[in-house]
Amino acid sequence: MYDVKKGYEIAKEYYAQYGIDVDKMIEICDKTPISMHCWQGDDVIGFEKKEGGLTGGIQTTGDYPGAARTADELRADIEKAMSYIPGELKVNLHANYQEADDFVDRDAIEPKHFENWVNWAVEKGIGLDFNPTYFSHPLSEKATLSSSDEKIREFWIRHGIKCRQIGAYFAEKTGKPCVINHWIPDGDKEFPIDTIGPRLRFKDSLDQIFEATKDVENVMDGIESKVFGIGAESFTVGSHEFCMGYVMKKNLDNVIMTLDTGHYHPTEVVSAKLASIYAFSDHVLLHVSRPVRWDSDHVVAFDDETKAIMEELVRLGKLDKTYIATDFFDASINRIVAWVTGLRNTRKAILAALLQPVDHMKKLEADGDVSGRLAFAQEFKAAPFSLVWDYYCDKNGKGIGLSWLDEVRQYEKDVLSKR
Ligand code: RNT
Ligand code: ZN
Repeated sequence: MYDVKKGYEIAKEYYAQYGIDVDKMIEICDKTPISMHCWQGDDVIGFEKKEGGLTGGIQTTGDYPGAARTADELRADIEKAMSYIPGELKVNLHANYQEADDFVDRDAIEPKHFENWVNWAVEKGIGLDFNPTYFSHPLSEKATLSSSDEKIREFWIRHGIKCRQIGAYFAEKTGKPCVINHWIPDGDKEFPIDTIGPRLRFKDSLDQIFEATKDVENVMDGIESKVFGIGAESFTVGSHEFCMGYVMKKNLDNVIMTLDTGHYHPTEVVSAKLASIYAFSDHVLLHVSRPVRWDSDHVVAFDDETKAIMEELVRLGKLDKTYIATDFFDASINRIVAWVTGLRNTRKAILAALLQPVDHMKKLEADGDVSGRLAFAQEFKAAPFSLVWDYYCDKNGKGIGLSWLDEVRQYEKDVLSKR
């Protein structure tokens, strides 16, 4: 192993030339929570005591051995992955990760079905976020909150209500606010004739959920839009315009937009949307993912767009207003490697964004020095960032470079391969 401390000292000098306080930036990065999605560990299946695969137009591909089969296994895997991810973390659960003794349907779930998760989170000192599961269910085959079948729509409204109550329970027990994300798969393979009916029903369903739970405290609700899903290529009820319209019109402190990086047309980027939303909203929920040609939910990469998103949040001064959550599911590789890689990349992008002379670049721009602005912005793409990253990981005991990889391989041998 190289001399990490020495590398850090050199990098510190390099950044000091531009007035950047490396230690201060490490501290900000470290305190920025990332909500780690539980569903990478078992391919979005969950623990309801009923057979049935993943539906809703999202897909995991691959059959790499070792997926978690029980909540205890999943918690053990999450802990293993967390031991290699620096910075504050929360855990993001889906409603289908309940642990009732016997089958309990979605509209009947209660806080007690999540007691093990809560006790575990309290013991670890971490916060919990939550997601209603409006998919992978016999009643979600056609539509959920936008269904024209009132019985079905009411079922899903009851589910949304239960989820907000469970979110309040998470917040109360963990002492940290719970961020809930509402995503419905409703859409159509073909172009429908009535495109507003489903939207008005979805709107009414959300209104009913919020009205019935208006006393719930310390819960934030993201409304997640999407462009299309598999089997729903022509029409999506929760389109970007719908969700943005809903959030803005609702104008409640807790109802915000969720932007998933895989949910737009391929030339559209989330980094370019943030400022416009922040012109009207105080918070945004981010689903950091990696779309490859479609919403494929590949493991988050340290790529241009992930970096651009974090840069934009730093430049907007909105890093502490944005709920950053990961959302990917790859079943073709070791699932812990997937988690660690994706979460480390998300964290890396935050740190890299902080290690830039933002105030100076803003001044150049304000003074009309657009040439200087370009030169500065380009220079920092090749700054000695990784020396600071290694130091930060080492300081937090999360493994330098790839030192974690062999340990995860050992865990695969000892634990995962025996499942
Ligand atoms: C689907 C959405 C949604 C899901 C998770 C599992 O396209 O991105 O957020 O991925 O709820
Ligand atoms: Zn998402």
